[in-house]
Order: sequence, then structure tokens, then C-alpha cells
Amino acid sequence: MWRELLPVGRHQDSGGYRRYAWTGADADCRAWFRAQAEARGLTYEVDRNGNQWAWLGDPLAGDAVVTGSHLDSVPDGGAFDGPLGVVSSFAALDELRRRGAEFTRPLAISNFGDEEGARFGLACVGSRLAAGQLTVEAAHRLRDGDGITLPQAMEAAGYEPDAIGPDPERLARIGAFVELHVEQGRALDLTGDPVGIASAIWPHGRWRFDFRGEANHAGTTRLVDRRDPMLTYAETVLAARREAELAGAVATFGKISVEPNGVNAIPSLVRGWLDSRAADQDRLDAVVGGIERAAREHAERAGIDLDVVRESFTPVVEFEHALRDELGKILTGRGDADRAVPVLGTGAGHDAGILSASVPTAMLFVRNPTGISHSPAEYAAEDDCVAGVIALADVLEGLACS
Ligand code: HGY
Ligand code: MN
Ligand code: MN
Ligand code: MN
Repeated sequence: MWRELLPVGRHQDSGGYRRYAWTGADADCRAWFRAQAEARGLTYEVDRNGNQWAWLGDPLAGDAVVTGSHLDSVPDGGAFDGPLGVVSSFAALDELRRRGAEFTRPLAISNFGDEEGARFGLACVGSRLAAGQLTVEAAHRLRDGDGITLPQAMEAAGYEPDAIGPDPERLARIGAFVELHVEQGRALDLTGDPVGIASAIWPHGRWRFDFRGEANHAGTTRLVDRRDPMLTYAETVLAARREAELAGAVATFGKISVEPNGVNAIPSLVRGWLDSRAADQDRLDAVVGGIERAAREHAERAGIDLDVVRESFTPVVEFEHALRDELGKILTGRGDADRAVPVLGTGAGHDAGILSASVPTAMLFVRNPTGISHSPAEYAAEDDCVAGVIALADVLEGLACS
């Protein structure tokens, strides 16, 4: 199963994945999901927002246990972020069937669309739409770097963009959602555990900084006569690092666009996208506030115009303690070690974070010894992936079987 998915959307030069929402690679991932569902005799469906579901039992019965994740990636992403959760869900079901488990609740495996937001700039579009955290109007306004809107992209992929919208009835039929995900950090590597349980997702957001100066000739314009927004952008990037260190947070300018984007032209406009995250809201406010203040001071001094737009924001997610503790009880004391499974926070956003506002939600993490993610270097050892599948099977058995 894993080997069939590995080549899908992989870039032959970088070795990274380019599985962007509503592209050919996304369609290939979706076809893979459907084949896995049908090969297991599961009831396959796609919801109004393009999220995929594979059901064991009656999808309308209610109180279902759902597990899954996403299959899309960031530009040149790794093989595990998202797919490990979906592959492990199918493998955990296979394991439960091997055990002869008797299901007393419906079970579903899900693939949520456009979790990374790599194409349209907003993360978790599929789960946000389903949870009513993204309006249809806002979704229809999403546009990719080529100016293609989300509705156009969905239509080109054969999906009905006018059908998208909140799906409360579907979410009301879910009693628990458990997402298994490769850890995007090294906490489990440091504790020596193959599997951990999530406690919380840090508050995080994306801000766009527009620095406007004056386009001019790179060769003939004297330095004193320039209004070069690239300089103010550069000073802001350095300020972001300082503010993050001061606040004990993280801040990244990972994406930039330049107009007119010519080697021999001083830019008229430099757009920089900031991703910032912190363990609590006060620290996040402090770091982003500090970065914006520094940017405005630099812009003022250089005669550059600055606009700052918050493009997306996800408040802190504390996973529901009852479900989290139930997972802890199920997983502690299995096999030889009777040590408690570690509970850890994360700075990474997930569909589980979005759904937690509507459904009791929990997450399992699988050790990533490099701690690297959103990169082809992302890694999880086979033994740990198997440990993740067994842990997920144990959790699903504990939640959905007699
Ligand atoms: O950005 C994130 O944390 C997630 O991977 N979408
Ligand atoms: Mn990711
Ligand atoms: Mn992910
Ligand atoms: Mn994520």
C-alpha cells in the first residue's frame, strides 16, 4: 500500500512531493484512496467539500469512530506528513480484521482535502469548510499563484464548487476522530518512544506583508534616489528572528513574491508571507506585534509603504482530555513496558485541530528521528511506523469494538 503511494506526485529532481489541491497529483492520490477503500469492501464517498471517506458500517448511524489525515503536501514536502496517517488507518483496519475484532460502532477512514494550503494559501480548507470555519464566499475568493480560483480548480478536477459549505450533519455523526501523524519535531526521539499522544496545537497564523517602493533602473538609479522595498523586507526578516527569540516563539518568512521581478529592475512591490507560532496566545501576539512594529519603523525611515494583512489564524487547540486520557489508558501498559505513553504539544496545524471544535478529537504521533518535516528529508523508521499502526489499531479497537 505504502509503496504504491510513494511515487505519486514525487518530483524526480528534488525527491520532494508536489501534491497540490485539485491538481493531477491530487487526483492520483484520491484514486489511490478510493482503490484502497474498495479493495477492502468499504463504502466509499466524497463529501460536498471533496473530502474522501471509506466506511465500515452505516455512515448514517452516528457515533462513528473516524481516523485519517491528508494526502496533499507542501512544495517539495516529505513522504510521511499526511500519508502516514491515511496509510496507517487502512493498515490498522487490516490489523483489526486479522484480530477478528467485532465493531460496535461505525468506523471510517478519511482523507481531508487541501490540508497544507500549498496552492491557495489557506491550510485545512477541506476540514475548515466541513466545520463551518471557512465561509463559501471566502473559499470562492481563494486564488492560486496563476490566478486560478478554488471553484475553477475544483470544476477542472470534476468537482462541483457550488456544493461546498458547512457539513454539520456529517460531523454530528462522528463520535471521535483520531489522527495519526508523523511527529514534526524530535520530542519522541529524545524520550525514546515510538509513539506519543498530542496534548495541544499551538496558536498559529499567516500574515502577508506588502512593502511598496518605486520601480526603477537597477543600473542607472543612484542609491540615494532609490525607494527599494527589498531592503525593508530584508530588515523585517532579520527583525522577525530577533522578535521570535525574544518571545520564545517561531517566525518564518518562507514565501516571497516580487514585482516586476526582473534582475535589472528595482522592485516596486515585495510581498512576504510570515508564518508565526507560539506555545500561547500572549507570546504569539508579542512576536507578531514586535515584527510589525519593526517593519513599520524600517518602512517609515525608508519611505516605503507597508500593508500587513492577517490571512489566516488558528487559535490554540487543547485536545479534549477525556479522549486523550482514554488513548493514554489504552496505550499504556501494552506489551512489555508499562511506561506511560508521552503526551506532547505541537506547533504544527492539523485537520484534527480544526475538527476539535466540532468533534471529540485526539492525535497520535510517530517518532521522526530527524525532526525534519516539510522537506524530502522527513523520515520515520519502518519499525516505528509499524508501532504506530499497532497503536492506532489498539486505540480503534478500544473505541469502536466490543
Ligand atoms: O502548517 C502546518 O502546520 C500544517 O502542516 N499545515
Ligand atoms: Mn504539513
Ligand atoms: Mn500534516
Ligand atoms: Mn498539518
